[in-house]
Amino acid sequence: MRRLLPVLLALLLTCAALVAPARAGSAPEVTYDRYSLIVNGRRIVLQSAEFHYFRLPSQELWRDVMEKFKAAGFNAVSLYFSWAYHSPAPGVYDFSGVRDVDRLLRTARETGLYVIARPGPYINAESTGGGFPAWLKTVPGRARSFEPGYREAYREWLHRINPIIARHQLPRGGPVILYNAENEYQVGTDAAYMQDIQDQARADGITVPITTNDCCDAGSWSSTWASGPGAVQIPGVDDYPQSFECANPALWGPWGEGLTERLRDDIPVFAAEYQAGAIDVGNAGYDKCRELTGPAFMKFFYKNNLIQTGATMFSYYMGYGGTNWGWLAQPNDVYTSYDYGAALTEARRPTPKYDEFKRQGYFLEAVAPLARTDALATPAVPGDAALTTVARANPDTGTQFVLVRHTDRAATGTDTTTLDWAAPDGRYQVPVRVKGRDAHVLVAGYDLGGQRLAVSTSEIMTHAAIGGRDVALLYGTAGAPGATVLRYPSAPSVKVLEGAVRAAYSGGDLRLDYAHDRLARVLVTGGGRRPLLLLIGTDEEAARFWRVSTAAGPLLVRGPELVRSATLRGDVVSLAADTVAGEIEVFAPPSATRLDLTAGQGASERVRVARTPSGSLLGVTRAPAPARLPELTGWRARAEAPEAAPGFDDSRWTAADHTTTTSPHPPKTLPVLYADDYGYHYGNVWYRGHFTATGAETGIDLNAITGLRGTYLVWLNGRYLGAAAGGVQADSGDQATPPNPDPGPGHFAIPPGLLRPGADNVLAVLVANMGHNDDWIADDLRFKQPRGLVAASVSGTVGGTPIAWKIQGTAGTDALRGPLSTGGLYGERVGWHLPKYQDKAWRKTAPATALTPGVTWYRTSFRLDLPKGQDVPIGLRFGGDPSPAYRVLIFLNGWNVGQYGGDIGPQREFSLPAGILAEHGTNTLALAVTAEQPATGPGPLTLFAYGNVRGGP
Ligand code: IPT
Repeated sequence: MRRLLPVLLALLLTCAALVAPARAGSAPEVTYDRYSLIVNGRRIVLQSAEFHYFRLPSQELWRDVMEKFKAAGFNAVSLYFSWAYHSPAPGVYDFSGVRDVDRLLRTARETGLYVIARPGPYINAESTGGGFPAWLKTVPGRARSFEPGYREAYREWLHRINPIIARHQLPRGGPVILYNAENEYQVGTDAAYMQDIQDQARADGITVPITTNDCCDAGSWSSTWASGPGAVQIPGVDDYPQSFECANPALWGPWGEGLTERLRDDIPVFAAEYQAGAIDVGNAGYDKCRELTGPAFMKFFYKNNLIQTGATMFSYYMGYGGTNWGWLAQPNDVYTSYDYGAALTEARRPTPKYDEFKRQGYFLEAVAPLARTDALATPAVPGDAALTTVARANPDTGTQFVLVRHTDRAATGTDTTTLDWAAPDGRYQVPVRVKGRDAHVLVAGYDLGGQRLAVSTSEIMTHAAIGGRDVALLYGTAGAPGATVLRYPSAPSVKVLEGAVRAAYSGGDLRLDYAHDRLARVLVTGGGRRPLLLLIGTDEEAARFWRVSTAAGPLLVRGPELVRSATLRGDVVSLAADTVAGEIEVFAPPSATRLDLTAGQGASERVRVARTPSGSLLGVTRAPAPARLPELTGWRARAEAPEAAPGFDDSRWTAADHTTTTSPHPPKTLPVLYADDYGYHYGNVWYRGHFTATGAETGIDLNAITGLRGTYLVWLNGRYLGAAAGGVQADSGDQATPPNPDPGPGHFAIPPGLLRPGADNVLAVLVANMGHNDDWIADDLRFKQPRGLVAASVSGTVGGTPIAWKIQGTAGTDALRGPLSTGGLYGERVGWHLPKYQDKAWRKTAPATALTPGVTWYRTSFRLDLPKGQDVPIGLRFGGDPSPAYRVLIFLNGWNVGQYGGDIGPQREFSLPAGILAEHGTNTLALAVTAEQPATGPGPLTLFAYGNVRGGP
């Protein structure tokens, strides 16, 4: 995946040009007023996409995601930083390897994206503990408050992460332009805490404006604390109008109209988190979430927000979701995949949502007057009450922006009418059509490069001055009528190169009428202006275009799957692009006559091109070479769980003998068995309890809390007694409801003859913990809910000895893979998941064999040699139906990449990201299957490709 030096250099040069240095004399800085952010003296519409580096454990692929954001017209990336990801224990922090956030921020800079840095300390994000490390559960002092205990802990984190962020700020030549304090701090109302986060940031060298993301309108932090202690410079609002009910993708704004409120008069309107996907709370599958938040939703809600509220700061959650690998998931809302139905899939593939982001993002990027607008009584009156217009105008240029949509926001019909538009350049009657829940932002009175756009009922995607002429790309719904009026001092000459466009000139107006159909091309020359090539496409045709900057000015490219960067040197245009078989067309200065494509690995290939009547270069790209994937064979298996046997040596395990805890949840029985209290925070935990029996005992009563989807398995004297579901989140979510005192009960009858009276009897319990609750309402009860056993007693007798407990979790933090990758299964403790482990002595058998209760491991290895210079994201697919009888931890080359099973979620395909996956070499796959009942194991397992393009990061 590594590029050769020249390409990298070229990329760096391009990027340097994109994140422009300050104008001579002025220090680079970030300021703002009521209209917009002003970066290095230039107004910007902030178009940001959320990305969680901790959900993509592959530094090489961070670049891919960010390049794809940039290519879609995003100018910023919003990054949560997860405290849990970096800190396995108090005072211990790791920023190496996949945790190298310096590299992450450098990559953002090199890609040409600004950064909104969001280090919490609390981040939510459906991540374990909401980003809090589990060790924080044992720290006194309410989390998300200024109470001592918590205060020292969060300051420790901030003093580690802030200096890293600080050295990547814009004023120091880096990409960071905003710093977000806390996350939806609507319920804490602890001003001293909010103030302290900011004070710590300033003390650590943060100089950019501080923001915060408010959650829920009334009672939100920033409306309560607009000034005084705790107030931030730029508060924004989170909006998720589509809810998270992906099973019903036809829903339309069940959580409101999604209009981001103006919070103060001295700051821009900031959509701090705007819905761009959804968590899959109902297990409908992420494709449904992508539908729920698809292009129709994006057009209607995003454009409404832009024009109705005048927001100029947008951060879309998520741009790319990624994977809850290891024990990263907060267990109650998500499973392994955090695809989120985002514009880029978990496997980094662009979707139709990506196309819509590109259409909108390019518009925001190209049309500068949008960054400073005031509301305007609509100048464009529709001839049909079914349609409504809303307008804004730039006070300096007079440019008007008119939103056209259905009056009834739920309407699904198609309506066509005439707009009577009092535009800055005159009064125009122009046709417009709105199909269902579509919405259009139309522009009038705009200096489009060297042209004057009087009005258009096509939307502007982008325009660029290329080789002494303007190239403009407009678009509209296929079949919809459109009109574009341009002003010329004298009659220009008009040549329709392609498509059916009628042109008429009178009184200084060149009027073009057409229906949007494929791609029309009109060349306008003379008329007292520089030449214009007007391209008018459908939504789909417009999405095939890429705009890319070079040191010699912008280029437009039509056709490829993606264009990451470009150079123009001499007569050669060189594109770093992702391609499949198809046309490629480059709009470049006339001096360019040749085209090179550079793919991953730096391989460069000349594409034969011919000059078109549009003045562009047209060629053909080749299909990628097919990727041959091996079958997964050669499996070996071995059963484990020696801990269940009475004679197992647990002398080196930790004695679980505490009689007190800092937990706000009082123990039901003693000793305290909470795993976190003994330093075991993630994944499976074993308990062994010794007691001397009288022989009259009849049953074991246990209670374990695991988080949703968790379970626990129980053995007595080596005999399996059964399993029970682990308890879930403390309560329903409102503060009034007290925590459930008995969340995960399990009663296990003791079979006759199993006890050994007067002797040592051994209970063995394997608890599959699923991760930690978040702390959304800042009450400590959810976040600090224990994990592992919370109660244990033997019933049916009095006078037996108390149970003496031992506990064992993970054998230590994996230095390479971090604190969240490995838990405490026997095989994990002895390294059965690691590639170097020798499994030659294991029995040869495929996973789809009979399982007995307990833990069985399967291992195999496979060789990959994916085609060089191509991007082929690989996944692992489980055939058959997932059974609730078992759960499977999947380890790729020692990394826990996910969990599969009937109780876990609907997921059957698991992403194996390059970086962890050796694309040219040997890979080891290990499965740890925990069965609660006899069952046939999972399978068959296959490798598959999510996609295949030439190019790649
Ligand atoms: C918003 C959180 O800020 C974010 O971290 C994430 O959890 C997101 O929700 C859902 O994916 S909270 C919003 C739903 C009120």
